[in-house]
Amino acid sequence: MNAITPPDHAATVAALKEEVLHRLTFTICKDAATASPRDWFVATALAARDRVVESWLASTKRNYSEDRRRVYYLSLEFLIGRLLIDTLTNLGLTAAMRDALAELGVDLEKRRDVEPDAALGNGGLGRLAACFMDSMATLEIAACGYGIRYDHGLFRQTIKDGWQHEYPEDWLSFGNPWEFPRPEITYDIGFGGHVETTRLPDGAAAHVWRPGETIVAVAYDTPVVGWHGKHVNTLRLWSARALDPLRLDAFNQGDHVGALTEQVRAEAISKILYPSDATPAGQELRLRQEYFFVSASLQDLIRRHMKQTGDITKLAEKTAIQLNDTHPAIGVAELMRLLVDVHGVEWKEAWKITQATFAYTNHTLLPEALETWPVWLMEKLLPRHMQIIYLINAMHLDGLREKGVADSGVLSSVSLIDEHNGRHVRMGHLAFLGSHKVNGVSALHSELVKETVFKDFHRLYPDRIVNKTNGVTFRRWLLEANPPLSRLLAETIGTSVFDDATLLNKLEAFADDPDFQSRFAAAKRENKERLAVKIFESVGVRVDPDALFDAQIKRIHEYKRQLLNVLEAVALYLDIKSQPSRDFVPRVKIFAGKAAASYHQAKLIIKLANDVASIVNADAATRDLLKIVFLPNYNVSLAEVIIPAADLSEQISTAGMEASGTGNMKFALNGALTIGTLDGANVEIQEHVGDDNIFIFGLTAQQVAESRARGIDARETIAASPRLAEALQAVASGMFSPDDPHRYAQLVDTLTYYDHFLITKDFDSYCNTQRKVDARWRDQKAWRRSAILNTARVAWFSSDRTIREYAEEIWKVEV
Ligand code: 26V
Repeated sequence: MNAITPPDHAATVAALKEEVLHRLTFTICKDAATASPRDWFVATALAARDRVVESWLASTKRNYSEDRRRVYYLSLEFLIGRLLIDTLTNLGLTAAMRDALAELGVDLEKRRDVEPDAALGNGGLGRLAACFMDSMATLEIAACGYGIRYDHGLFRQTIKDGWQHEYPEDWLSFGNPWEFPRPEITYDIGFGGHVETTRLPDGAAAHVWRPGETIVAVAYDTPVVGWHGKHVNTLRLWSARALDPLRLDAFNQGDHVGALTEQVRAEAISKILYPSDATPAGQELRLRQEYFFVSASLQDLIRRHMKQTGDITKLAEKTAIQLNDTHPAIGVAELMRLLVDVHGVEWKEAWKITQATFAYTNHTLLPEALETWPVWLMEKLLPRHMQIIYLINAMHLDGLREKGVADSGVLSSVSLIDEHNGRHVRMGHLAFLGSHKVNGVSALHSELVKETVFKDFHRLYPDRIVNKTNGVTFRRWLLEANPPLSRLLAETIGTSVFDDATLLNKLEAFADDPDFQSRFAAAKRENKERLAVKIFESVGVRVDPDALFDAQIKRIHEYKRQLLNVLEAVALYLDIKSQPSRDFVPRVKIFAGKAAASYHQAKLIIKLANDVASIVNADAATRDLLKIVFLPNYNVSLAEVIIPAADLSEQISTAGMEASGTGNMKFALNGALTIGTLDGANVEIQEHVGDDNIFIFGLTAQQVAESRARGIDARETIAASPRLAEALQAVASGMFSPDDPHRYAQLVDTLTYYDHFLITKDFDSYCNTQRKVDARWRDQKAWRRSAILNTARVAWFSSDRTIREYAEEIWKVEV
């Protein structure tokens, strides 16, 4: 039974049974006797989708008839995960569907695993976009997400001998029951060619771009169902097709492969997601992807706007466009081109409309992740856009000079063109200038945005940068992912908590209630048992559900410091071996995450975690006090199993480097305590849960900056910490890599001389804090109290709150 079951249950079950069978028969052409698990999944998904359609059509109609202001969320990534349980939950049909399938001899739980994860994103940025889509539908905002329908999402990760291997992901190979192809909705997307300038009768110049190449964008729509199915929005993803797929002349002359080259070149654009979340690909294909989806989306939303109002000058009045990072920033130039060249709007007015329409979210300060494009490439691929960018820049710099800004350093730092090593267009600058609001994703991050990447801009435009702390959807991350806890919440404080997360605070009253504490612990225990099974199936390690489950699951990145966690595990292991009579808290350290294929250091860290796991797990001397597992192929579905089962959430990035984090919020919501630095949204989580219910350690962002300024040579720090020295020595000596004793020599060397991420500086503080975690764990009453208070106090981190803030302060739409 689900936490929420509607009153007319029996009738709903009977109807759903019919609907699933109908789909099985008439869409899939199978009967119950011959249907495979996948057939049942598809029939179930289609039956669920059928239940969405009427509300979807009604929402679309309402958006038109009420002439509502629209929000467009432009994102190169949407990390959606599975949709079956999500759709059923939002419709309030999970329990009824489970019973309907049971009557057909089918287990919903087993069928849900057949669904591939839609992994059209790398990590936090893409998952945030998915949570936002959910909240925009729930808040009944007339919103549409635009992105790319990649044939292949994020690579599948396997671990062989401890090393990461990447394999192509193939989520569409058996079709996608959630999407509706819209072959009639297509747009031409140009590339290359030249710009023709003519004179209008009044003497003004008119520009016509004559692209050398044209590719077609085809729409695929997926419904995004809000809570209770009341409002349904659209996620519109574009797929690339050749204008003229087959060159018959070439084919007829016998060149069968050459006849298809155009098709291959065109379709490459939506073939694959760039599998990196930091290092700019810097490649032409990436820029083609960005322009492709931005141009199709802007053409589409302008067509809709013109159909509704017939007046292009009213665009900003009726439309808000959010740029998810700089990836869609070329949209600023594209909208200017569409307004000026195609719709004949005068430049100054077009610029006003553009700025009033766009807003931009920054998701990272990492210098290597800030996008720039070589001017020569932009000129080659998008010649008219390059002209427009030059013009925007000239007006921007002239305007500043007129205002009295004379400092050449300031002017060059705010120029759209970086003149340093080779000329580059700065996409962050373009996004900033073309937007009326720019936001960071946590309080700390937004302040750092003002002080670092956009320092000069902030001085010139002090009202433009605002903060919008991230949030996560509680529907997916509590109600769907954690049925035992959801049931307990429903019984204790009522189901209205799923309508209004702020009601979670009612749990405060139960934090010390022994009966509630044990029921809360029983829910956690159920989730831990489920994870223990998963761990055994996945990596063959048996773990004890009574141990403290400690999880660090996220992209593998040096700044996220999985290495700090592994080194602490090494130190703990050495302690367990050398002090057999000490009273250790049994722990299971759980790691999961993918490294970018070309990120050697991150891949070596994965190998180290696995090497340490092999030695530790096999050593009888640990007496099972420490187990380490690295679960392969981290994705949304795996997160949904790990997070509800975790006792401890590792959020240990070097302060100042994690823009926000959203995993941190999901863990706290599910009653895990956080061990973390004062970084990203951890700072605000601490404010909400209270100092006693979170374990904060390490340098602050400011101390990190000061420490780096003093130097990152770590020899003195290591010398001052015997535990650290011993752990590093163990790793360097090959204790965990007997087959290749020098495997980690260089890694330890780098840490010793260039500890850019200040792992050594934070090591002692981290270890000591872990022992405080142990002490709290030994006092189970105190631990449970803190866990309950985490769940009770994190309502503010619901993406419904975040979206409400965007709606009110940036998009100016009513909620
Ligand atoms: C950058 C690039 C550079 C070009 C190659 C492909 C690519 C893909 C993604 C990115 C941006 C990565 C930024 C990112 O994911 N930031 C994360 O955003 C989360 C949501 O705001 C936030 O919680 C995380 O702290 C932040 O790291």
